[in-house]
Amino acid sequence: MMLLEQLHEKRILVIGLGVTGASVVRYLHSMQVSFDVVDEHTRPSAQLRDCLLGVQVHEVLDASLCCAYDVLVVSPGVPRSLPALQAAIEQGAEVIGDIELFAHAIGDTPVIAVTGSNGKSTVVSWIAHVLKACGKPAKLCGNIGLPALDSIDSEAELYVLELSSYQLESTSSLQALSATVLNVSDDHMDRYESIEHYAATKRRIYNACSHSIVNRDDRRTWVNPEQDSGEPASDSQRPTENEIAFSINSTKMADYYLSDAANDAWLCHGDTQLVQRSRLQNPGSHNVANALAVLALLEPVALNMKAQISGLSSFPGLEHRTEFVLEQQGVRWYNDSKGTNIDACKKAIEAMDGPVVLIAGGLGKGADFKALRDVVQKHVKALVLIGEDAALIKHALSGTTDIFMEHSLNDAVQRCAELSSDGDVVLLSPACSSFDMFENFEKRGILFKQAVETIAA
Ligand code: UMA
Ligand code: ADP
Repeated sequence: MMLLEQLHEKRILVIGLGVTGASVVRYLHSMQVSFDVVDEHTRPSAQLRDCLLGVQVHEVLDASLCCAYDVLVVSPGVPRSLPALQAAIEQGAEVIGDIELFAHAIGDTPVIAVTGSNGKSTVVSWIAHVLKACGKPAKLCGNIGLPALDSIDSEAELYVLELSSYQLESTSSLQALSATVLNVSDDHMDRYESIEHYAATKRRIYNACSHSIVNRDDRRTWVNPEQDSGEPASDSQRPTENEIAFSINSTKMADYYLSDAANDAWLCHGDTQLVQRSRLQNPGSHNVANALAVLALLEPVALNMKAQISGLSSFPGLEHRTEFVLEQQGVRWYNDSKGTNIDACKKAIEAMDGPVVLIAGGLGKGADFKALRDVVQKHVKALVLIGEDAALIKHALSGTTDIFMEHSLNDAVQRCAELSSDGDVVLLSPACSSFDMFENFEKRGILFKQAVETIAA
């Protein structure tokens, strides 16, 4: 029996009424499936009124509530480990998420699925851009902020789905045409027991997919990371049959790779040179990795290669990801407000071609900032810290460069203007989330750009 038919016979509780919960409510209502909802903080929006007629709306998420249902449809931000959920699971309740419903709802329409610690939104947007250039109707959705269930479209020939580890926890039936874990680095360690647990959750994306796209340079992205012994990965390890590997380090053992020539490197597939690195508009080797992943993920779609390459090289990048703001008196300013963890910050610093004056800080999510010591020592001429964990970061990085503490983003920008000179780069890449001082990373990035423009004027 299909999941949807089964749901008609079950008692269902939708947990969370954020954007995901709202999409689940709309979907279940449209399918005439009965359900109740609970959210501890958010009241249902007026737009949901019609879908919630006759529905019980609870405000306390506890075991007695959850145990009264057969199926719990959880939002990504609701961890399975909550005692209320655990109690219900012990009594036989099933926990699913919006992506599980989506996987059943879309039937045979192919899905390109992307997860990873960093680069997800860039890669799915890049793919959507290439598909558009190739004239292929596709829908971009998922963790990027467009709930998958709201994006179901009978005209779509393909879905490009960004998935977080949170969503993958509650997904079992997705059968992607191509799927990738782009990379794995420390993030969300407040939700997982260890980085291995976090990586294994991400690798659920490969379950039942037709093509696994693995990052040759990052063992935790491999379908079976434990299959070969010894670190680091040696060139004798070939991907298995339905794996397609990409790499920016190995020219031999990956299907998609960057050729050696330092000044004139090409993105290659087998013996074919596809596109020159210099034609990509996004800075940094991490964006070369992203571009290789885009090519690998699209291989099973079999697009016209010329149109694909033209799409690949015309992608302008996303706002708030190593985004160029302006140049003033020889100083180039970059907004990387989405750099909310250590690896993203590291990659952004390495992508800059000049001494860096870095603005960082915010909520550190328990990360160990010592991991930034080497890159800061090498490339950062001054560090300006803001936000709740500024003192913690200062402590972790003391002795690596000159460190300044500021109370506001405006003051930090002002300070950077004083500290920088011709040839320098000023980079906002906080390595932290924004919620201590801003509504979200978008707001932080926009305020940064406004402050930079004010100073430049
Ligand atoms: N809630 C409870 N009790 C809890 C926890 C949450 O009642 O214990 C309620 C909250 O009051 C709130 C709702 O649940 O009303 C929030 O649900 P949510 O946190 O799952 O947020 P959504 O609005 O549904 O957004 C989610 C993703 N959020 C998270 O994963 C935290 C969005 O990703 C995603 O864009 C959206 O679904 C659509 O798919 C955001 C994110 O930060 C951007 N993702 C993380 C990341 O990218 O690193 C994983
Ligand atoms: P995500 O959706 O996974 O958060 P984004 O594309 O929004 O990824 O980028 C988030 C941050 O990570 C940005 O600071 C960006 O510059 C950086 N980034 C993008 N791609 C990569 C990559 N492949 N490896 C490391 N950092 C990356």
